[in-house]
Amino acid sequence: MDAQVIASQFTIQSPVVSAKPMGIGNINASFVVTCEDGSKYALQRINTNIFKDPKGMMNNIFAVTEHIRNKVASEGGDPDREVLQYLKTAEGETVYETEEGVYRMYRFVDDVLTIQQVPDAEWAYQCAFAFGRFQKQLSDFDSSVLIETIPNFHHTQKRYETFLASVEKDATGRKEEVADLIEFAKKESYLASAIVKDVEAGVLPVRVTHNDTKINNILFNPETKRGMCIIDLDTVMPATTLYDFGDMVRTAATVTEEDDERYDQVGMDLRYFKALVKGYYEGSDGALTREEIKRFPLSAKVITYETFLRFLTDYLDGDVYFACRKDRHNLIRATNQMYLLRNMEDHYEQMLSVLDEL
Ligand code: GN1
Ligand code: MG
Repeated sequence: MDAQVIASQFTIQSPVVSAKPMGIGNINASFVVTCEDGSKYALQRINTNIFKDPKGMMNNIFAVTEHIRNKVASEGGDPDREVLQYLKTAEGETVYETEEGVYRMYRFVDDVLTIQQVPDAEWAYQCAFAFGRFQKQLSDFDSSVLIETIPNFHHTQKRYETFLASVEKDATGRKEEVADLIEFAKKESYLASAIVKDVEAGVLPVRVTHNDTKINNILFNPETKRGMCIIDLDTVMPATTLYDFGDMVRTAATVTEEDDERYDQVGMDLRYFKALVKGYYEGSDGALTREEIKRFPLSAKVITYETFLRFLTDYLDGDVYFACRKDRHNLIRATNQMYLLRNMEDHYEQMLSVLDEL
């Protein structure tokens, strides 16, 4: 069944004229759907190898987007542009299932700006403010009604154990080639439990968090240059806000993309880090505790470490998880993240001192 026919199963007003592949994301396949009246939608085939309960995931997304939509409306914002709007099928389902896969569709938010890399500290501030605001909007949402769309997604300790098992198994015979990365992973393994243990001890609260706060998951208003809408809600689930902050530093305080092979240039810009701290603090507007804020720098290291482990594990396993668009893509990503983590270790004291300015 082609994408155009699948798109027509959802409750749209006007006939579909085209559905073209959209090349974003490492996980789901996406299409831009255009209708006769000019309206646009994003159709996505959910990767059910990764999201094993697509309907449960869509229930999460419907609940969370409705909550945000009410918030935006009550604050006088524009609910059509500040939160994603998913459609149901003619049968009232949140997904449409075919033999090839499970699909969902949302209204495409047009005339927006997205970025892959942060050009300056002001942009870093806006990214963080947007994710902080998202956290604030969800601060009164009961996280217990949500499922974990990927169990233990940011359980770094379990990620480390999985990594060790992959090293042991050496399914593709790549172990020797990455010996120095494996050694680094072991050396930094103190990070694996650093946040998880505080979540389990109840020191860090469990909230509704995004869990994939890459900067390309923010739609910006092209005029005001302010973050307007948060997208990619697949991993919205109960977790600590520190995973969101950490992943933001990993992708928005850095001067190169995560698969840049110019390893000597990989690193964090402290001015961006500072802007992220300020933006997240101000965007979340009192929603966060002192215990959370004081772990901002630690979370950056932990999430970078975890992402490094995940890329390296996938390389050892034979590239079965992340979409690879070039030769040794996972190895390149893992190496890049290793350099980034080293750089964070080198600047850790400075990262900590940024907090004194809050
Ligand atoms: C995946 O598909 P994308 O780019 O949104 C991954 C994230 C990683 C990221 C690394 C569900 O996100 O956790 O940080 O790749 N998402 C999932 O690029 O595993
Ligand atoms: Mg994602």
